Amino acid sequence: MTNPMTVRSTATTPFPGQRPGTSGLRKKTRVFMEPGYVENFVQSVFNALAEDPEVDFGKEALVVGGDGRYFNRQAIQTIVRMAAANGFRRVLAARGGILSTPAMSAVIRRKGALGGFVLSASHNPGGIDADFGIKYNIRNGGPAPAAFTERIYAHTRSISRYRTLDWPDIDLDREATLAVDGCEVRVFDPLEEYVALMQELFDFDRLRGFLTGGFRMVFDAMHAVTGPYARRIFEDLLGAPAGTVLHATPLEDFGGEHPDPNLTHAAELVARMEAPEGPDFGAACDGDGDRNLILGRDFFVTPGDSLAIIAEHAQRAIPGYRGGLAGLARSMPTSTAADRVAEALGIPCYETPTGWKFFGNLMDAGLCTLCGEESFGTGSNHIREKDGLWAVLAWLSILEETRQPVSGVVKAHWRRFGRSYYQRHDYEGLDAATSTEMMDELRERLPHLPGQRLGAGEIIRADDFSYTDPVDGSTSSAQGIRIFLDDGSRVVCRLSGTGTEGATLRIYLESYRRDPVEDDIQAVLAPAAHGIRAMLHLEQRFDREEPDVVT
Ligand code: VG1
Ligand code: CO
Repeated sequence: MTNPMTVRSTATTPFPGQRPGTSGLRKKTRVFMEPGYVENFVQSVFNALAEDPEVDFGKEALVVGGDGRYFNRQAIQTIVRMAAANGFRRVLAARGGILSTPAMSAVIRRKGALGGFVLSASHNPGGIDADFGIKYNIRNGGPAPAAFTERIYAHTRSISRYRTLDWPDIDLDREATLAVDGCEVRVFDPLEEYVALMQELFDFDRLRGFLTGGFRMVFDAMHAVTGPYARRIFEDLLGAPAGTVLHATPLEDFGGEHPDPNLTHAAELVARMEAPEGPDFGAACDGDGDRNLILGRDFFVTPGDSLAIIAEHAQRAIPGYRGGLAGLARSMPTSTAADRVAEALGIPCYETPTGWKFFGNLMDAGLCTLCGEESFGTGSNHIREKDGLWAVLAWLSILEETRQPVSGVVKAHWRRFGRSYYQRHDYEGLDAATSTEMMDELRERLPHLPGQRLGAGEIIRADDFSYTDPVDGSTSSAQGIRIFLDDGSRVVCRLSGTGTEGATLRIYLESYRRDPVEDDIQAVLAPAAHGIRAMLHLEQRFDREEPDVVT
């Protein structure tokens, strides 16, 4: 039991805006550093958890870890003290404060914890003048669902006290079991559970033969959390030469770069893959290790194709899926490539709103095995988060099995299923009020859009995506505007829920061709891109013509 003499109940007042977005609470680091800011949010999570009469913290364990960015360690110390003060029986704290998002999911599940806090703003830059974030994951290992994050938010608006301890910082760098007042705090090896899980799913002996038999890969950890995991898996266990993993040491500011694995931010990796004697395979993960980028020699695999291709080959190439797939799921803006594979496999493909939290129920109910998002997220029911290194191992397995280059695997997929030409255009740092107004206006125009022209096509249908969870019946509305054209293409518009400054408009463009001949994605998508820009009056409203990032 916690000693009442050391517990401190501290008076506090609410901070505005502590509403979790697409993936946790994300703000500028300095906002999180304000006294009481982390405490208010964490206590609100505990208060929301305690509303469940079945939950008794005295019998539960809580996991905590992060992606290593600036303020990670301080936030962990704060959470350890608060968990002890709130009566948790055990706290599992990752050694060095390093725990990837997928590893968090694995640890919660394998240790039977009540939940865990991941300290990360994912692919957003880190540092005192950059971004920080807190995500809470529930017992199934997945992100807290919307109904729960709304309850957390309600608590943040009425909070008046938080509980903490007068207790010194623990030593996070040595594995040990410590007593923090009456709470058992275990500093654990963040690699162990995750690596064991990967060894259960994939054939490490075969992959080792492949990586020591002439196949050459390079992996970019982007100075973020996957460095130690990737070194252990690719270099130590699979025998790839030392130096296969680039930027392997997690840095508090990610080397001043965006730990965002796409063609823009993973520029060094891309350059290596374009070099004449470049490696056969290249990959990268984001800040917290849940996103992935897959590259062949001078060849980029879109995330939508990646999901479809993993689904196409999983049963044959990956031991963990020998029993077949129950179903697939993708977020609504993600390309429809996975739908076609699902059809061929005779299994359903669910379409969910953006954000991983919507996949959890489907997986818990056994409805879906693999899922993914256009934002470089791919994963399976082995955990309840997207998993960057899992995707890399899945691709390695497919390449080992087919003995084809990356481009060969993708082109064979296009020949069999046709091709979704796909791009996402992001307009960042827009005025928030104007952006909301623009979306509202578009929403009002929806009934009048059919029949109008957009780019090279005519609009046949337009709606605002609404999702009813087939498992718990909950509905999430206003999840993005979809415009369907008569030439088989689709445009989706939504505002980001992860930004920390102004608003980010995301425009998703897709055009499906059964017999793809055109290689130039730009050329295929340009008419729709111009059409939607004009329809939204982006130039007049924001003085913007071109997107800031194209992925
Ligand atoms: C973005 C992506 C979404 C992803 C989310 C979290 O959200 O679009 O697909 O799940 O980031 O990813 P938004 O609301 O900004 O579009 V991660 O790797 O940043 O936790
Ligand atoms: Co991430």
